[in-house]
Amino acid sequence: MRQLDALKSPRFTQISTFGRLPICSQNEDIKAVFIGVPFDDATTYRPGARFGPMGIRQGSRLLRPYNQFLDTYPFDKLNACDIGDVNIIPGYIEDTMKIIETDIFNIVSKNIVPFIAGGDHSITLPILRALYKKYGKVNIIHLDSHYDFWDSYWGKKYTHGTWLRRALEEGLLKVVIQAGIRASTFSKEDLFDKERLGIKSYTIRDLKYNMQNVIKEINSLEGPTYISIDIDVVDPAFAPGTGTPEVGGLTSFEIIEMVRQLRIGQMIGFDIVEVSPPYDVSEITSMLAANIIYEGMSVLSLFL
Ligand SMILES: [Mn+2]
Repeated sequence: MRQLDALKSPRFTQISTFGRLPICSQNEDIKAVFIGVPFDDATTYRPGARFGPMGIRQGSRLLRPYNQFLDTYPFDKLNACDIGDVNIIPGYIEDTMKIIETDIFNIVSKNIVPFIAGGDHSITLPILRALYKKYGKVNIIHLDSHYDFWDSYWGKKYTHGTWLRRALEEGLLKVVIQAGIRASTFSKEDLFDKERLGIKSYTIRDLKYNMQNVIKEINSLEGPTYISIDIDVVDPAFAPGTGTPEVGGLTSFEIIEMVRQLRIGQMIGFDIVEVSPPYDVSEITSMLAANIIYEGMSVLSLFL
């Protein structure tokens, strides 16, 4: 009996939310929410990112209220809460995209900044559609080991490797800065595509040898800016729990430090995608993703 009572108590719900935040209620003056998108049907290699949101919640339980490096209490300042997961439809990419777009628009239309846990990277396209409806064209900071601007996979337009091209075709984006790129590509032509598409692209070498230059360029952006982080920008030694791992990436310290140094006046949303707990070891990928979100929330809280 005692155990059943515990299941109903608020304390139980709090330990299963991101950072032990409260579940969102409508009466609060909320500045930021955590939301999960447990969808991985657009994955091309290892699946499992559908378990990302719960993995990241699990990995977030050691987060504490005060961030000493940025001198802020992000959860308190943002009045942050966990709004739960989007009700996705397994196996139906385009139907699910409509649901994601609706849910994210409901959040951003109230001037709340969503911190979104994927899910595979295809979820970023409907998020950008929702942001466009609210803000018009937005800037995007895209940290990834892959370009993600391929035209199609197996002749199909909606996958986790094509969302960026779709977003550009749909006219959703202003400035696109991507960084951390290092995966082998299908042909040399791919390299010309980034210029043709107007993407400012930095490789992992640019980040490893000159991270400060990249950060400076990002921090000089003006206008509404979205941040999308594929956990595979991090080396698989630090983030093995992901769908398409690429060796030779950032350390966990480097990605945390990079996010920590961002100063984006109008951060309108933030996602971390491709965390696949079934491939994780000792929750290190989930814990890293949770800490990246924490740093992102901390940066946002500096502007309030
Ligand atoms: Mn990737």
